[in-house]
Amino acid sequence: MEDTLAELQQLALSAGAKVIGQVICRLERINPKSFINKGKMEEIAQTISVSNINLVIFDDELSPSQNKSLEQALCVRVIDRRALILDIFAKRARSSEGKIQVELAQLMYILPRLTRMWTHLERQKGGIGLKGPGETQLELDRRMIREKMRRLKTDLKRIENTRRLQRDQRRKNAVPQIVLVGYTNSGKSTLFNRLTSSEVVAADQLFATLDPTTRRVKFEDRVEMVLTDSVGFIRKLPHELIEAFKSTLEEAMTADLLLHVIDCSDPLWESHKRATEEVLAELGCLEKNILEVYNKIDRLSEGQLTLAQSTRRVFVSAREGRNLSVLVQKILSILSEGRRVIRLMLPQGRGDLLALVHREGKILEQEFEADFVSMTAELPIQRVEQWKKQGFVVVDDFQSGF
Ligand SMILES: Nc1nc2c(ncn2[C@@H]2O[C@H](COP(=O)(O)OP(=O)(O)OP(=O)(O)O)[C@@H](O)[C@H]2O)c(=O)[nH]1
Ligand SMILES: [Mg+2]
Repeated sequence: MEDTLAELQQLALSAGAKVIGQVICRLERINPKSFINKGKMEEIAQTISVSNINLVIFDDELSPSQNKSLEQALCVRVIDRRALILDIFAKRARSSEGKIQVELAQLMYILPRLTRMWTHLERQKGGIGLKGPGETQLELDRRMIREKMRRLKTDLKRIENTRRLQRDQRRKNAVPQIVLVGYTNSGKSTLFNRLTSSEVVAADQLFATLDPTTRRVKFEDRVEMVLTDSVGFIRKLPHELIEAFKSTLEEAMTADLLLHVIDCSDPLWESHKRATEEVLAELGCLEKNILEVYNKIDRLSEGQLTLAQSTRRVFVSAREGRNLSVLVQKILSILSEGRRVIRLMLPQGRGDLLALVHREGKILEQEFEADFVSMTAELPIQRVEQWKKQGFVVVDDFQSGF
């Protein structure tokens, strides 16, 4: 509990708040009306008046009505972790896509709380938890908010389609896609910059990156890949955000390889890793190729990390550029695992086979002749034998793709 509170403090600092104090409540059971019980309420009210506090943040999710009773009892603004994270996202969003996604998430959050927000407007303007759609937005009634959400979704669809087209184009060019994922602040952007010689903002704050950045890289001067840096994950990531950021996160869903960046110098790295894996599971990505990149080893002393070596693990320091060549080697070997470049012929009129190759392999070259299609493609080995029985003619069998 202290750990998640420490993280909440980090989040609050990232949002620009000054943290005055922390209170831990041991609850036998959650009070359905006011979340905490009367004794605690009085204790917190006392702290508020002594220290001149104007915002209380709960680490757990509050229902709209609990939120309201807490505000009434404490006479200050009360928000929960989700609202805080939404607020940080609102402050960080730069691209039009990011802004739309955040606004959508905020509206989803606001909708069931609309009445509470109304009464609030009279008393308070601005401050944490109110940035984003802004006061004018809140003057709209529910119906108009729904209307607005619908429009935002349409806009998102359009941007999403463009993104998908670009992605399909890259697929056609048979360039492997690698996406960096991981807990916020684990060092994704630092690693991205190292690998691509870019200058994406990397900072010691939570959610420094919101918009995915994509760059082409050439590993070892020969193998081209497309690398994407993405938004970080966190415990209790609000559902609205996952929902709204689906199109961005889709980048991860269609990747050939995920680099799961883990800050192994953080004492809580194991629980952060699990939290990330939970989000990945929610996105349906756990079955994917994942390489675990244990970052920030420069902060560890010899023998501190007792993980065994494995083909799916690599230990690096993105900041100091340590072990990056090992990382690149692993990336190359994972991506060529189980795949081969094969020259083959398909009888004309076998659209079904052509579709299979498109779906499961990567076509590097193809030529349409009078009664057959000849092509060079990178294919999963275990499938080739099956396909041969169906009419595939293998002309030439090269070794691995790289
Ligand atoms: N000591 C050390 N610090 C690192 C290393 N890699 C990254 N950092 C620091 O960790 C902090 C976070 O790095 P980022 O690259 O912004 O992390 P991120 O995963 O992109 O974070 P978000 O975009 O906020 O999710 C920065 O202060 C980096 O300088 C490393 O290998 N060693
Ligand atoms: Mg980042």
